[in-house]
Parts: sequence; C-alpha cells; structure tokens
Amino acid sequence: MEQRQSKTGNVSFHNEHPEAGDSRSELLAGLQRAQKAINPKYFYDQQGSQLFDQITRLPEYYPTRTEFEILQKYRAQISAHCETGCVFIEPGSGNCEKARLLLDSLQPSAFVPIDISAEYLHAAAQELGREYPWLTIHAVCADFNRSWSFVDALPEGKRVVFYPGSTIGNLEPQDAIDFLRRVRSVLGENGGALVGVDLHKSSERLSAAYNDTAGVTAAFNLNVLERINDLLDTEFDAAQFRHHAFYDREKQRIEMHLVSDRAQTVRCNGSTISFEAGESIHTENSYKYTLQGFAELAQSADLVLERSWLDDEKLFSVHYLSAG
Ligand code: AVJ
Repeated sequence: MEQRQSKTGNVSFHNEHPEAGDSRSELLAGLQRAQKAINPKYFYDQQGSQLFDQITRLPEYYPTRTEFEILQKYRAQISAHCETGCVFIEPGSGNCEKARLLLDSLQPSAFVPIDISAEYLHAAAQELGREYPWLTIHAVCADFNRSWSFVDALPEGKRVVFYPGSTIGNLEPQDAIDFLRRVRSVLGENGGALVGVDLHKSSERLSAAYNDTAGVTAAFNLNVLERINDLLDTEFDAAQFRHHAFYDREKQRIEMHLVSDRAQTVRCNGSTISFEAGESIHTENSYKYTLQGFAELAQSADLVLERSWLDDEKLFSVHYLSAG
C-alpha cells in the first residue's frame, strides 16, 4: 500500500496520485489513435523532471530565465497583488524554484506545491521546508488536470494559484479556458491567479528553444518512451525514434513529435503497435500567446486581467488575474 499522508515539521505530504491503471488506459488509448499521441504530463518521471531541469538552463531555452527575471524584478508589485497571508497554490511546482523568488516578499500563510512526480515533489518540499522554517508547506502529489479535491483540506485564507512556466501552453486553447474556469471555481470571491505565459515571436527563436544543440530536449522527448515501456510493458527502442520539434505559426504552437524513420512494430502486452516509415507520436504542444490573445483567454474564463509584467525584450509575460 502506497503511503498517502505524512508530516515532518512544517511540511506535510498528501498523495492523491492516480492509480497506475488509469495511466495505462490513457496512454494506450493515445497510442491507438490515427495520429498517435501522449499527454506531455508523462514526461515528468524522476529522469524526465531532471532532464527538464537541464532544459531550463540551456542557452536557447529563454522562458525559464526570462520568467525568473520578471518575477525578481517585479516581486514587490506581484506580492502586493497576491497579498501577504494568502494560501499560495502551485500546480506543477517541480523544484519550487520560482516560488522561492516570491516567498520572502509574499509571506504566504501556506504554500501548496502540487506535482505529479511524487519523489521529486517530496524531495523539493522537504528542502524548501528546511530553507523556510517559518513556512507551512502542504505538498500534494496529484494530477491537477483531473481532480482538485485536495483543496478541501487547505487552510482558510485568500487563495492564489501560481501557474508559472507557461505550463498553460501545453493545453489546447479551449482546455486552457476550462482549466482557468476550474481555477476560478476554487479561488472563492477574493482569490487570484498568477500565470506565466510564453509569447509569440519569431519562428527561429522559438524553434531553437526546442531544438537545442546539446540535444537535451531530444533526450527529454525520447525519455518518454522509457516511461511508456515501464507503464505499458512495451518494448519501444529509443534508438529507432528521432526528436522532431517545429513552430506552427498559424496555430501558434510548438509541436513535439517522436518520429519513426522506418516501419516497425512494437510489442505491447500480447498485442502490437505499428508505425509506418515517417509516422510519429505527437508528444507535446506548447502554445504561445500574444498579449491580446491571452487577455481574451482570461476573459473567456471569467477572470479579470488586473496586471501584466513583461521583460524588456517582450519574450515572456506574467499576469495577475482576479476572480473579479
Ligand atoms: C514546461 C510545458 C512549459 O512547453 O516549453 C520544454 C516543456 N518541452 N522543452 C514548454 C518543454 C520541451 C515546457 N513547459
């Protein structure tokens, strides 16, 4: 039996991670579609989370460092919007590095990191708890795309959902609206959301960010095959696939694929999954927004865009939205 609940000092840990069976059927259904596809959340096992960490430090990958700059430069203003004493909730918290930039100026009554990668979250929350002994940390391992039932257990207070890193870009625009609506529904009357959004820009700049010369993004993409092998007991050979990422200007999104350059059949639980030469698994979309486009998205979710902060080059944006 998996451990669901634990507490050490100022850090408590709640595990609501979905059963492996749910992941298996979701993955399999994706691989059986005409355009084979997986949900990018499967990237983030222990190894994948580490590779993503490396991506954030690549010279070509500007989003993380640019968002850092924005959060650092405007932390006083941002904290004033969120308000001291708030319950600061971060879906997809990863290593919690971004929240770290705000905690001292924000002084929330509680920090709620949510991540799908249990071990990674556990380690990050413990470390944060040691660094911030005054902070109450309520870590939740959950798939926030499915259920937000964990909010019932949260302390009282103004809720602010922190959704940095342009994670919202993984969602189809309609799903992003639904996501923001869901966020709105847990915010209560006076709550808010602090959302980081990558901006539309030259295709060259965008494409380079997902095709780094060191090959870390390729390794990150290919690593998902190992994850599929673990979960589905398949025999995908990463050497038979290649990383492919490009910017679709019309759809305003980066698409990532794993392309099989030759016809092949992969064994899967007594059955098979076949690929024609050149056929791909679509592993990720990363939508980019214009300021106008994001304002419209927020409005469609009934949120009020109170304030936006940008870097000088206008590469990335951070927005404070209120439930209005
Ligand atoms: C964490 C989803 C925002 O889309 O830029 C980075 C993930 N994929 N390089 C992104 C990612 C390839 C990242 N997000």
